[in-house]
Amino acid sequence: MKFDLITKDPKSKARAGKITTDHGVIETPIFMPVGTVASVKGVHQRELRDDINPDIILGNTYHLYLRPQTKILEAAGGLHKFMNWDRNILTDSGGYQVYSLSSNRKIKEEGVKFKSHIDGSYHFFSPENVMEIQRTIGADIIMAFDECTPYPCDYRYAKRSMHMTHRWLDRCINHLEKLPFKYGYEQTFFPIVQGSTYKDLREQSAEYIANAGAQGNAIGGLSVGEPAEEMYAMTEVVTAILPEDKPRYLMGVGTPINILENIALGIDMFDCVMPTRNARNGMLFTAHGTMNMKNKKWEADFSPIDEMGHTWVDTEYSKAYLRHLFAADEFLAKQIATIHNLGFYMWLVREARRQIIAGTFREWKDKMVIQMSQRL
Ligand code: PRF
Repeated sequence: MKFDLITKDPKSKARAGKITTDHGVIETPIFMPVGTVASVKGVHQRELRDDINPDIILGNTYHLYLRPQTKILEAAGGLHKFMNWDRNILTDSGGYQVYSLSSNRKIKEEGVKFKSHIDGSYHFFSPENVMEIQRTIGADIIMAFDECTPYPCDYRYAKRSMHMTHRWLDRCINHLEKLPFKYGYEQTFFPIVQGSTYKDLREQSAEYIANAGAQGNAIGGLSVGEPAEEMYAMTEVVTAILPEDKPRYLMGVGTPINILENIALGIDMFDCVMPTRNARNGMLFTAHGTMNMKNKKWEADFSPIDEMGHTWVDTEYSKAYLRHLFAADEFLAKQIATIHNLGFYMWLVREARRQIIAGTFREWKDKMVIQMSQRL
């Protein structure tokens, strides 16, 4: 993997860059649509490629390991082939899903024993086997196995957990060295900063992660319920320490406003279920605020979904029609809303990049943050 820093915004810490991997170029800042179980929910690969057009999508080790299972992905020749997606993929390590989805998990130094949310069977994740699983899934970017602390989290727990995440990082790196690439293309490993909402822990963790000398770095443990101001404060502490010449990925973030504010603090990569999950619940994001499409107020509004929208669904269908599809619980409602929201998120990060390169990011971001706070 190669990262070229193209422009730095003079009035913020925003950057425009370019990541090159064996599956192509990723222009940063980037938003990665979430394809948890080898599918971006409700979206055909053809629509994803032609209408939404992301350079990279995300998959989840936790889910893929449980279903279809690693052996099936291996037999398919890796996740790209299995799901017919020939652009970049990043897999999260399970270091978050294991805590948020499985019941009955037991965290020890050795790893985490957990109960499947699908059939109740017991499984064990360690830094070592998670590296093996991610080698077999075959994503272009693979993540360290970490513990994502909840919010709030007491200082003693956060500190102990952070040190364990650091020891787990060393185990990930040692083990990866013994595991050759499986499918003839390179995989790049990103370690993850933890430390909850404590400035001193975040500093320690950022230094530890920076010293690992990886090709890119991630920030975890944020957007877990803390106020946005605390998230931004932690991002700022960490981006000041992480190397400038490597991409920085803020995991699981977030709202359109969170994304712009974190781009301003020096983040290059984002992922979040929000555009897809909220779409399925009838919530649309636009440049002028959010819309709840289940609302009766749209019942006879025959104007396009989003006149300024960036995908074909925005002008193809009316608000009243989409509202009707939600009221009737039609599959198509979720599909239309998902394409709209992903199209909007992709436009947002592409426009942010354009504004950074033009030197106008700061003013644009401040205006967008106000505009997008409206509820339409
Ligand atoms: N760790 C991992 N994945 C994540 C997170 C984390 O802390 C988060 C936190 N927002 C989202 N996804 N491995």
